[in-house]
Amino acid sequence: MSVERRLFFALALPAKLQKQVIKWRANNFPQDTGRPVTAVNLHITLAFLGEISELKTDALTRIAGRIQAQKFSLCLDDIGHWPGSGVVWIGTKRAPNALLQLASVLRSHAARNGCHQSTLPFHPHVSLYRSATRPVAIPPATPDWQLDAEEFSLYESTYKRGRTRYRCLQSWPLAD
Ligand code: 3AM
Repeated sequence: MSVERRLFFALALPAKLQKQVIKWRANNFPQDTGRPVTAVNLHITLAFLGEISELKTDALTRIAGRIQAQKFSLCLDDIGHWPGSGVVWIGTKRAPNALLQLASVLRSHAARNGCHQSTLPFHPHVSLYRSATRPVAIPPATPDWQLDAEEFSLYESTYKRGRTRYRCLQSWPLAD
């Protein structure tokens, strides 16, 4: 029997940026805002694949290895709250084309391989809190961090004993 795993493509946040974000979050949001995402789990999702078989994983891994995408830098200068999904996030006011293209290519390959893709437009973001269903006072500004994306990765998401863990399975470099 084929084992299915819950997978997604994403950009990681470097450890230094993870620490900065966590510190800023602690200083700018009340403790009861929602369920804080742990530092190592901070990421920007590019394409969610869902629970997929080993066969499909192999196909998408091969495709990811053939994608030719450029490095880019991203300014994390936007903050928001989606009450429907309960997510408080930081994002960017101007998403670089290279990021939009990378997400679009990954999403269309995912769709072609039978991974249902949301019809909502891609909105690059780092989720800071989940289950934030009550109104949230949004800080007036982010510290304007820069994220230099040099690779993208495939992650496995597992949920055990009340904890979500993301494990990086493979990464692919972005070109100069
Ligand atoms: O942390 P973000 O919001 O970037 O919300 C989930 C998370 O994204 C999203 O995949 C990322 C890793 O878990 N996700 C979970 N279920 C999803 C679904 N059914 C989903 N995205 C789209 N459709």
